[in-house]
Amino acid sequence: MIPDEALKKISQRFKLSAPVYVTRPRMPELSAYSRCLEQIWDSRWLTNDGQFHREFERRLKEYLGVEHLNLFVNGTIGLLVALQALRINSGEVITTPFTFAATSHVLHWNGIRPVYCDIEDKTFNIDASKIERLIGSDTKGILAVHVYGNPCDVEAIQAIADRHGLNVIYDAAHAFGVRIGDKSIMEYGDISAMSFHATKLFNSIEGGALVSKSEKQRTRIQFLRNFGIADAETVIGPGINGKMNEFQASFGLLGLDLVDEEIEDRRTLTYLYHRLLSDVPGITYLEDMPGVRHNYSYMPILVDPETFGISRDALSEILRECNVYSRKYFYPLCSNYPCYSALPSSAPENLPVANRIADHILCLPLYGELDEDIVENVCRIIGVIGHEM
Ligand code: T4K
Repeated sequence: MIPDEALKKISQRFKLSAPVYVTRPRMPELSAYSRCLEQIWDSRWLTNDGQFHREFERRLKEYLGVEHLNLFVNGTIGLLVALQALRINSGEVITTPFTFAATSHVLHWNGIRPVYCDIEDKTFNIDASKIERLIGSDTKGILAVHVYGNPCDVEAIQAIADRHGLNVIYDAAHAFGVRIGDKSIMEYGDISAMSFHATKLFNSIEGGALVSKSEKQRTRIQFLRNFGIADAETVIGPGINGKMNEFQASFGLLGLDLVDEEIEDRRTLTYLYHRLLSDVPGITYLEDMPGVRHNYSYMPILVDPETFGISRDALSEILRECNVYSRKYFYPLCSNYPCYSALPSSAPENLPVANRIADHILCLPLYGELDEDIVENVCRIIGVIGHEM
């Protein structure tokens, strides 16, 4: 707890005139979206594989350089279907606790027990060197997350999966546009799942997509996404409704033209943050990885209370007083949610790195249209606290 007097002093000195959120969506021109809306109105075709849907799917494949892609109404339904597509609907899946709730919940909704594996302290991704010891007779697959868009150790994970005959699904909700060398990150594993939620680097209001390995798999996903319907009189299996509508698809199409600029703007701001925070004792951040085209989707820092002087929670409170709304992505860990905390793998002693990172992590505001002045102000607040507390 920060004394009220100290909080008041800091907010008097540094309070920003308007709230600054952790992210803001890049918006296309309203006039361009209005033209799409007019076309949708005229056609009266609102959903179910409409013209914008078909065009968005085509353009996304082109942009990402992938062959087999299905759009979804959101990332969570995409992940649910990915597991069904690979027929993983019982037993256990090894996964990370350091992620958004959806990653664990899709396992539960498919009747699968999550088995939590600890994470690496360099990338915050699942620690591949700790996966194999968690594999048992009930293990059906590995569900890993490219946290903040930083690639998992994809080669090591694939080698483990191959040795044990397991499928790999990547929750690539944060990883839009990321490449390892020349290859899209979506090409790794059996299926990669994206999210195009409004808070993501690239958005279609709500939305998502699956990238799979073969035309056969893509067709199966297409049936599963549409109630298992093959034609007006044939239902070939228990599917769900995961279809993206025309309003989302046209919004996404317009956004696709802006995404490279968004990544570039975020890159500039990320490097500014790095430069301004580099000499603040007790604050660390993730560096770029060699050979990776990053997307700069988040600006996470770790706050070491011993060196910085105050805790992550206290820093987040002070920033809020100054009108800066940072977020603790991802605290609490999924393994500490009441619905999963009783699982044997959830014991904190099995997940020391994940628990430590979750207690120290804070994501600072980052989006393409964020003013450099604001980044400078946020860093000034953090710097002053670091030097004065
Ligand atoms: N896997 C991973 C690893 C994920 O991170 C996510 C989603 C998923 C799977 C599931 O994908 P989806 O089914 O969502 O497609 C947000 C998002 O709701 C969630 O999509 C996202 N992860 C997660 C990391 O963040 P909240 O609860 O933090 O969102 P919220 O509403 O507090 O928004 C954060 C800030 O963004 C606001 O303070 C202001 C700004 N904002 C938000 C919205 C919704 C806007 O400026 N405009 C907006 O429309 O969860």
